[in-house]
Amino acid sequence: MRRVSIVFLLVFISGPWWVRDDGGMANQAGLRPNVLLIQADDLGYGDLSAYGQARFSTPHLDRLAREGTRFTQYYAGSTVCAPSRAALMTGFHTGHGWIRGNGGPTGDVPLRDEDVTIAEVLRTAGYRTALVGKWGLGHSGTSGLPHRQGFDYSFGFLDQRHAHRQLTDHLWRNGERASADVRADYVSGLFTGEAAEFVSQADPRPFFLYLNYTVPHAELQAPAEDVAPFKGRFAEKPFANSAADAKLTGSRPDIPSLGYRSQPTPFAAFAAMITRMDRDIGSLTELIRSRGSERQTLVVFTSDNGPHQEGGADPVYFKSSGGLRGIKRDLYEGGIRVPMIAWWPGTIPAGRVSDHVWAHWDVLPTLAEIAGAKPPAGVDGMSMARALRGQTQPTHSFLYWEFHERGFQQAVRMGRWKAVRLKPESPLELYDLHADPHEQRDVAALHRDMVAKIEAYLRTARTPSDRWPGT
Ligand SMILES: [Ca+2]
Repeated sequence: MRRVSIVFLLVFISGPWWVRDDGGMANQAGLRPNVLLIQADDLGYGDLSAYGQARFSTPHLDRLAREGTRFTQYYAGSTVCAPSRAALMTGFHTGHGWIRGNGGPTGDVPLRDEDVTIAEVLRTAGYRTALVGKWGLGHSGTSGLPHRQGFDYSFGFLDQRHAHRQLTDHLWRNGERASADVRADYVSGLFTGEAAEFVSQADPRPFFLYLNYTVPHAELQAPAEDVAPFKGRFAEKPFANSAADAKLTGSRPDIPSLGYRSQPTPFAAFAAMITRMDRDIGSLTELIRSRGSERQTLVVFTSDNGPHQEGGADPVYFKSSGGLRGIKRDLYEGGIRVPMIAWWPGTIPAGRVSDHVWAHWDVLPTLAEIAGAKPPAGVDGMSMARALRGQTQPTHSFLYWEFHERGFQQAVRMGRWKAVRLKPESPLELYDLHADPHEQRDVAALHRDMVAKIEAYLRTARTPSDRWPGT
């Protein structure tokens, strides 16, 4: 009898035996860590002071970078939202994924039942799972709803156009409409509160929390007290919202108006939004410390694509691409390279800056290994758990992106080389990112061998897609 109780107790504390192969990533106590995966929306490579932002500072994320590892060669899944988020959730790049673009006028394309998300993988491994904030991979009535994709709990925006707003009269809780106060409920504040509540729940299982702020996209709005310190600090002209933005209506009758309006001083609002998010993330990591679980919690911070210029945002003024070429919707580095900070005291080395090359589609296999779970077969991503630990880590021979809003465009990263094709029939542009990190000199003519190698790879890089053809 006594023996049975002990066995039961061990299973209760540690999870079932079949998820105990932790790939060496469990912490010293042998427990699988909690995972807090935070993603900002259109936050550029240069939008945190840890990555060079000079017009305002982000001390809390900078601290996470100092106490953890800051990656300088990390890429989003795409140069726009939905395909990037799909790559993050499912482990497939845009040459193989189901969602390879924003949905356009017909609305978001939802994930299918057969798409396997990080939440499904970790839930199977015994995690409790939640999505807070922007989703954008499936609305009500579709197979893409968060609770049909592995999330025990969800709260936030389902539609990515609705998620342009920082204030709204409703959000969605577990797929059901939830009223909000459009005058008072700043959504970042709601999301931080929900996140804190989820982290604090008494539950012996480790958690996976996917926290998606809508900062700093697209409506540039923040509470007056957050904007006040930045009023008059920036050289900005009074801003007039575009009538199209204000009137923007959704494809779905259940979202009457998706229109948004930025404040008359969008630069101040932009800085306020990011610094407010930074402070909120500081409060969440403080909560994790106060619960004594910082050595059992992996916190990851990243963004879904490069900086935007919607709602009065000015990526030139803020140097939001961090000096890289291009912004959102470009396949040059500024459109796809994003911050990546990983913090897990005692396991991830502190104060490390890593130029390891990896991307959104690697996150699923990485978290699966850390959780002792098996990723679905055939994903494009590979586990970068050793890179997180500061160990030698192989990486991909090729990273691949395709983009369909400007005709068919492709990009490849191969070692130090970056190739971009702007039209299906155009020759490849080739840049040497070591010698020319700003992609200023096309050296394709000087390196025909590299071009040939990338051309050969490109012939294998994608599977056909009816919705997103390669022509
Ligand atoms: Ca985005």
